[in-house]
Parts: sequence; structure tokens; C-alpha cells
Amino acid sequence: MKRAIATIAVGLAASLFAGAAFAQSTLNNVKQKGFLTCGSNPGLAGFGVPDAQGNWTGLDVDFCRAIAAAIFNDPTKVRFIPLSAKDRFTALQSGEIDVLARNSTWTMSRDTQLGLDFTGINYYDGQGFMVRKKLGVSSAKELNGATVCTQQGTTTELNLADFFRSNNMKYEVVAFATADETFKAYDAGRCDAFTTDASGLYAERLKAANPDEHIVLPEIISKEPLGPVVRHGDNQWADIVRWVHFAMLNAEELGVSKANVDQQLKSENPEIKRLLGTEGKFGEAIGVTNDWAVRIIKHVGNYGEVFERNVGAGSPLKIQRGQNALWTKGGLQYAPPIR
Ligand SMILES: N[C@@H](CCC(=O)N[C@@H](CS)C(=O)NCC(=O)O)C(=O)O
Repeated sequence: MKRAIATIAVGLAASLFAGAAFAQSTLNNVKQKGFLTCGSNPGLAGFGVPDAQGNWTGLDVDFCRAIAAAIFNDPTKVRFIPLSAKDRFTALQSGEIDVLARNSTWTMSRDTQLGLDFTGINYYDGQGFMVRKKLGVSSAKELNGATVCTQQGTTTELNLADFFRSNNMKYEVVAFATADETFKAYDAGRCDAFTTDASGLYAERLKAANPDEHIVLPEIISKEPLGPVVRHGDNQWADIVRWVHFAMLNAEELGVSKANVDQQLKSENPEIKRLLGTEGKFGEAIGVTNDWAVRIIKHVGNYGEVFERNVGAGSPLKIQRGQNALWTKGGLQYAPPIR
């Protein structure tokens, strides 16, 4: 209880501090600096990871590039700041980063007690388990008594406890600070199972000594809506970050892509005209230019393109669209209209 109160107090203090020091000014700061700082995952293939040359790739990385494209017409005007799960929210509270795009689950406590706001869901995820095939287990319900490797500072530990408790099963948790340590420990046989977001399971499996020796169990034990986070109190900045995601979704829904965006500038479809700024002043209303979405689509692509390139068919992860398909295709991705 004491700790909960302390957390809330830190959150409130951060919120007041954020309110005083940053209110309405993130966009101006970013423009003044000439780039934005994006809190990123340092090691999650498909979402955020730098290569040996320091070139970052991933769905979250591309999301930050899209914000840079909207503001500067240049997707390279972003600095990626590698952050562990544990340090990510503090980095945003302190102003070290302008936006956090690091496979972070939107939960009520994070949204209301840390002086921060989630702006949307750029990847619908859920927590799963991986085990070695030779363990002979085909369901998470057979994990009674198992040792489970997981990462500190994430939503996974509580979900794990909830799942085992509600199924009357015993387990032993072994928690590490980074995903690398966690997976290496599992791969070396220290745990029977490895648990994290399903997307993370697929990403980590690529690092296994023998990926084929492992299976992902069918149960998804939680909701992990992953999305970008900003400081509470700077509504203009939150609007920009929120609508960058919606612009990418609306572009996919309207069939506007990297390859055809120039052509689509001539479209007579009123929805496309509003998206691309050939009608209305929707960009100006959020503090950018009216061709903001054209910039995003030209430099980075629509949501579907970004998904396929980083985590879908065009990537080693080969994740299906599933819940991340557009609502028009049976998925959950749905953007409010630009009007
Ligand atoms: N979505 C969960 C988990 C996020 C998380 O940090 N997941 C791990 C495992 S997939 C990760 O990305 N680790 C990478 C690292 O710390 O290098 C949360 O927000 O707490």
C-alpha cells in the first residue's frame, strides 16, 4: 500500500512537473531542436532494434519516423533513445524523450498515475508462453510447477501470477532486467517456459540456438494493447502523435500507399482529399502543414505497409495481421475519420 501511494505521489509530482515545464511546448521544443527524441526498444526485432551500423528498424521506430515526416518532411529527424522496460516511463516524465514508442501496454495505472497519456494502439498484442518441444506440453494449463523466465518492469509478471492463481497452479518465476538476459536464461535451460507478449515470443525465438526446438503455446492470457505514450498535459503534442497513427490507418483504409500517393493527390474522393490536405486545413489545426499525411505516407507508408515490412510477410517474423487488420477486414484497427 505504502509503495502504491509512493508511486501515485511520484506520478502526480511528475504530472505537475510535466504540466509546468512542458505544457503546450513539446512541438516547439522539437521544432527548435530540429529533431524529435523517441524512446525505443533496444532489442525487439520487428518493433525497435538498431543494427551494427546503428540503423534502427521496427514498427515503433517507423512510427517515430512518421511523426518526424509530418513535422519536418524528413523521416530522419529523429533520435532513438534505447530504453529498458524499467526506465522507459521515467525517461518520458523527465523530458529526456518527446515520445515513447516501445511496445508499451496501455493500462489504467500507467495512463492515470504516471503523469502520462497513451495516444492509441499501434499493435494489439497478448501475453503467451514458449516452451521447448521436448517438454511435451501442448497447453499452458499443463504448466503446473513450472519455472518461468520473464522480464522485470513489464506487465508480464502480474499476468503470470493471475493466470497461475486462477488456474490453481504453482510456478516459480525467474525475472531479469532485459529481454536478452531473460531469453538467454530460458534458452540455456534455466526455465521450463518463457513468457512475454506474443510478438516478443516470435521475435525472441529468432535468437534461439535452435528455433525449431521451441513452440508457442496456444493460450493468450492477457490483453496487451501496445501504443505510443506522451506526457500528460500537452494536448497539442498528444493530438499530433494520435493523428499520425490515425492518418496511417485511414490511408490504408482508403488505399493510399507510398507508391500511389502522388497519383492520389488528384483524387476527387472527399475523404482522400481531406486526408491528403487538398481540401480543408486539418494539418494546421494540429500545428503541422496541411500535407502532413502526404509526408507520412511518402516517407514511411500507410499502416499496412509498415506492418508488413517490419513484422508481417516481408519480415522474418511473418506475423499475420490478425487483430491488427483493419476493422473493414475483420480486425480491430479503426481510425476516426478526418473531417
Ligand atoms: N508490453 C509489455 C512488455 C514490454 C516489454 O518490455 N517486453 C519485453 C519483452 S517482448 C521487451 O521488449 N524487452 C526488450 C528489452 O528490454 O530489450 C509492457 O508494456 O510492459
